[in-house]
Amino acid sequence: MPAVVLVGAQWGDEGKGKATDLLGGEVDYVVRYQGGNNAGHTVVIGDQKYALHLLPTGVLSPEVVPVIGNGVVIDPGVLLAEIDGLLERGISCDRLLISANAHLIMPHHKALDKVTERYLGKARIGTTGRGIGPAYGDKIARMGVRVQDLLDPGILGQKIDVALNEKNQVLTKVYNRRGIDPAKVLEEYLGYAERLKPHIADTSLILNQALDEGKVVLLEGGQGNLLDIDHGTYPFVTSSSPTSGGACIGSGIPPTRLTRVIGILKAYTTRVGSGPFPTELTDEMGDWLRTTGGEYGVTTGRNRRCGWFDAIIARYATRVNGVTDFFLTKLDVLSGLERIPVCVAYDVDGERHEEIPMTQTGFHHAKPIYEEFPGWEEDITEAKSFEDLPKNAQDYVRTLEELSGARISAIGVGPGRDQTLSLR
Ligand code: 2SA
Ligand code: GDP
Ligand code: MG
Repeated sequence: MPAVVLVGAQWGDEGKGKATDLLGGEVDYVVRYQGGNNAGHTVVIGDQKYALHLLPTGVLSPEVVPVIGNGVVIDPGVLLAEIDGLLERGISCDRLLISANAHLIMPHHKALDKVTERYLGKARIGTTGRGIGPAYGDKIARMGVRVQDLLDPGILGQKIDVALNEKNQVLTKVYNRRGIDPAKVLEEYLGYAERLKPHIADTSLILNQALDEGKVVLLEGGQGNLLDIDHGTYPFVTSSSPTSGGACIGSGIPPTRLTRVIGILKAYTTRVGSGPFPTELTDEMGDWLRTTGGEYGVTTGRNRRCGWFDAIIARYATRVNGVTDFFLTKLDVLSGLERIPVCVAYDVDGERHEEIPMTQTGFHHAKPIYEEFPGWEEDITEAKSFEDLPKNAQDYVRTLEELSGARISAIGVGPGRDQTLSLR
């Protein structure tokens, strides 16, 4: 299985961190290909819990080379703090490789992310405030600062000057905020350069050579399908491409080398931030899912919005990403429910839709049409095989598989490394 992509099939937080960690034993490289420290991936190993933001989950497996690909936006101060935090817990990041082409999040990106959200008021995206959108904006506008610029103080200084010439006007004149001193930024980033230098590499070359040698590369997506800048619920999306196509762009591995696309699918649905969410439960049932599932943002601590499983978006994820198989996570959270509703279609202004509506307005108007399935009482967190699950839980899984359009190859019954059932 040379190059495998792992993508979130919903709005993120499906349990990608745990799934990547599980595959860690079988892979040689784990690559982040988009996003930045907006992501929060949780891995539970024994009694230790790790929350990773920028570092690929592979950093937790000693045999794996973790790679930050060119498609990622890096806040160097946050990255170094994350590396130091892991070192204190006895985990070495010496093997980490960082693409020379990845872009840097600069202080003005963070300032602009926060201030523009405030100005949007009710129409705000609900970003993580980490500077992600403004950093990608500058990348596309060709005025970004890249990791390789850290290697040349002259170029770095020039790029910071050019960027702040414009951004300081915006910050002070449009938003009435204080300007940022370019000399201070240069000094700060040259400090980061010293520490990051040994990790900077031509990661596309290294990854392709590794594939030539028969090594296995796992491309770890952040966020999820419906947060994709093109395929998600725009403008309530992140500014990168979490979908499997983005894995090629963000790593420099060509599409012809991808052999498997694993979709991570939660047994219900959650979303953080604003935007449409047809199966959202705003009542006590939603609160119950949040409490039982521990649905709080790993980066910002925000409450996640919770709702029932939506088969339309699962099928959409299969289509857009070419999902070969799904990891179904958090099935254990649904134990104890008498009946479990699943959204099988939308009613959009009186019309039945079995696919995502073409327009954003249509998606905002979508009302879920549910079918109900019988639940189960039993605690399933100790189950070791599919056959150990109560009959109704087995039927629920088979129903989701049929509705989602791809095979379910693994099921999560708890956050621990060993709480996963493989389906052959
Ligand atoms: P941004 O900051 O520009 O990427 O925000 C744009 C939208 O993308 C959403 N987004 C996320 N959604 C789910 N999980 C994410 N990571 C953290 C987690 C979130 C947290 O693992 O829990 O802690 O709040 C993530 N990152 C970005 C975001 O909510 C906006 O809707
Ligand atoms: P990611 O962003 O997709 O990596 O997911 P997050 O780490 O943001 O959120 C997923 C949460 O669910 C984490 O707290 C995981 O420890 C937890 N988790 C993952 N799989 C399971 C599972 O099968 N059951 C339960 N109960 N929790 C799980
Ligand atoms: Mg997360």
